[in-house]
Amino acid sequence: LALKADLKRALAHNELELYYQPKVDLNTLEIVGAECLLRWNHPLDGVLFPGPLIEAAESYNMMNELGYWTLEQAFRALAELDGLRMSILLSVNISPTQLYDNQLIPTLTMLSNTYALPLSLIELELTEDVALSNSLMVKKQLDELRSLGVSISVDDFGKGYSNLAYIRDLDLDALKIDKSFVMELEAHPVNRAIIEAAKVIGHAKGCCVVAEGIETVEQLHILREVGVTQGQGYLFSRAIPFTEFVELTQQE
Ligand code: G
Ligand code: G
Ligand code: MN
Ligand code: NA
Repeated sequence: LALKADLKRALAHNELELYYQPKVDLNTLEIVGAECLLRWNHPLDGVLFPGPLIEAAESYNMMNELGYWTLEQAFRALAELDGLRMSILLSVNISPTQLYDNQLIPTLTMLSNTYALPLSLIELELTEDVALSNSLMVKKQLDELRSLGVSISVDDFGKGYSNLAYIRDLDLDALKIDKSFVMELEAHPVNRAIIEAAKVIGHAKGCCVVAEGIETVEQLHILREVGVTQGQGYLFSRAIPFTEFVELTQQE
């Protein structure tokens, strides 16, 4: 666990950076969006994954502050992309704490006004556990976000508590199939069945179905066969700094 002092310094001294993992159309391989993933440029340890930082933010009651920093960065990126005449959906992970915060919607509205960009360029990714914890309040918050144009996706679908009743009852824009099903797709045939089921459920809800963790061409072929239309994974690209992401989209 990172220390509170580390977190404060990281926020105050610009040690945090958003990286962007391209999301591609699995049939055309065109980049259709990106998932924003937090990285910590630690002064001594180099580029770190965000786990410890997020844990620290949760336990020191700083998750909202970290979350707003992330959303603001996403809008800055959208503004730069807009300047290059690229309109690409950016997906931002949000934790339960953020979803329950009554400043989330005012903050998003403020950012949308400040940057003169529509909220339809933002997708919020929730883990399924979020949907489980307080259904009525969550539903109300999600409905309001969607009415403002924000897309809502369920991340890590199939993992954890996977309460299908909540998936049924929430209005969603995308289901992101957990990478554990994709990464062992060739070895375990049941994974294919689970992905097929996710696709059928997603389509019945009118959701886009996205596969995560695609690492091999064989996995890509199976996903195409099943009819999953979008995906992310090391086969296409890891999460990369913004300038690299822009170069990648312009190579197309
Ligand atoms: O690249 P990867 O190690 O980035 O991400 C690890 C985990 O951290 C993932 O589960 C991802 O959802 C989460 N994560 C990455 N960036 C953010 C962020 O900005 N906010 C929140 N809440 N979670 C994030
Ligand atoms: O929980 P969430 O889906 O937000 O986290 C995404 C995590 O998965 C990040 O840590 C990201 O770096 C990682 N990731 C993205 N693509 C791949 C992949 O193809 N293989 C593996 N092993 N991890 C991936
Ligand atoms: Mn995610
Ligand atoms: Na996931």
